[in-house]
Amino acid sequence: MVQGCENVRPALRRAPQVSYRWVDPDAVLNDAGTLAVFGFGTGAERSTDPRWLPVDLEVFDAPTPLEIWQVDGPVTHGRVGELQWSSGDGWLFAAITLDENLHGGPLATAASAYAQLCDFVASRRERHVQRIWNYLADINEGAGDTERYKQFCEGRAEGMASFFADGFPAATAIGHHASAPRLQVYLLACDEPGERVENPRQVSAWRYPRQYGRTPPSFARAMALPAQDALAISGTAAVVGHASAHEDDLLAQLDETLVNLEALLSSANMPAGFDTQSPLKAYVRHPTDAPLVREFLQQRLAGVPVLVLHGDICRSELLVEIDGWRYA
Ligand code: 3EB
Repeated sequence: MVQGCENVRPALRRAPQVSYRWVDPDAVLNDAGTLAVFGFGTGAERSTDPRWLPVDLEVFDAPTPLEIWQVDGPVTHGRVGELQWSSGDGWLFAAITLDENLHGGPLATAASAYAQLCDFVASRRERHVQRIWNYLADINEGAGDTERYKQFCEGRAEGMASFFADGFPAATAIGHHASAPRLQVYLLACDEPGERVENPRQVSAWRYPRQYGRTPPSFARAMALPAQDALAISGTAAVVGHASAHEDDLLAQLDETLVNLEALLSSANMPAGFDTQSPLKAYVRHPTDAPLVREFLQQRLAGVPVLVLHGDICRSELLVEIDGWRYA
C-alpha cells in the first residue's frame, strides 16, 4: 500500500460567528475569540484596539447595537502603517481608513487602500480574501465616468492589480454621509479558499457593459466560506440582468432584492430563507424610507436580525440594498 500525503487536507475553518449585540465594546474585546467589533455612526465609541472599527454609517435604530465577529481560539492583533488587523483560527480581519484629502480624490485613495491591503494580505498565511466592505463619501457625485463610484471602481482595480486574478471576493460598496471624505475598506480573509457564487438572474458585475463605467465593479455576488458552513452575501439590490429594475419604487425594489437573495441561496445550495442566525444589513438611501423598509423586512423576514443603515447605493436609481450572512 502506498502511503502518500496527497489526501491529507487541513481541517476546514468554521466560519466566524457574526452577530449584532447591545453590549459594552470593552467587555466584548476582552472575550477570547473576538476578531472584530464594529460601531456605527457618529455616536460610536472610540477605542485604540485594532479590532475596533467605527463605521461611517448611521443606524436608524436606537439604541444601536455593535456588530461582533467571533472565531474559535485566541486572537492576535496589530497595526502596520495605516492598516489595522487581527487574526485567529485561520481567519484574518484587516481594515484601512483613508482621508481622501490626503490621498488625492476617490480614485487615488481607492488605489492606495487596495494596494496596501493586498500587500498586507499577500504577506499572511490567511491570504484568501472572502469578503470586502467599502464605504465612501458622496458615492453618486459627478456625472458619467466622473461619478465618484466609477472613479472608486477604477482605483480599486488599479490597487488590486493582479491580486484577484483567480476571481474577486464578495463585496459591498456603499456611500456614507460623514463630514469627512473618508474611504473605509475592511475585509475577511482565511488560510483556505472559499467558493465564489454568482446569481443566475444577474450578469456578473465584472462583465457589466460599458454604460456602467470604464472599469466594471470587481466583486462576486457571494462567497461560500471554506467549510461551506456560511455564505457571505454581497450587496444585493434590484438589479436584473445588468439593469436596475423598478426605478423610484421602494417596495418593488425590496421585493426584487429578496428574489435575488433567494436566487443566491439556491445557487449556493443553501437552505431557502433567512433565520435568526443570519444577520443582514439594509442600506437605505432616503432616511424617510427607513420605517417602510423596517416594516417590510419585519413582515417578510420575521425574526431575522437586520441592521437598517443610512447608505447610498452605487446607482442613483437604486433606493435600497441588502447584504449579510446565511449560516448553513
Ligand atoms: C450591483 O448589483 C449593485 O462595487 O463592490 C453591489 C455590491 C454593488 C458591491 C461593489 C456594487 C458593489 O451592481 C452595486
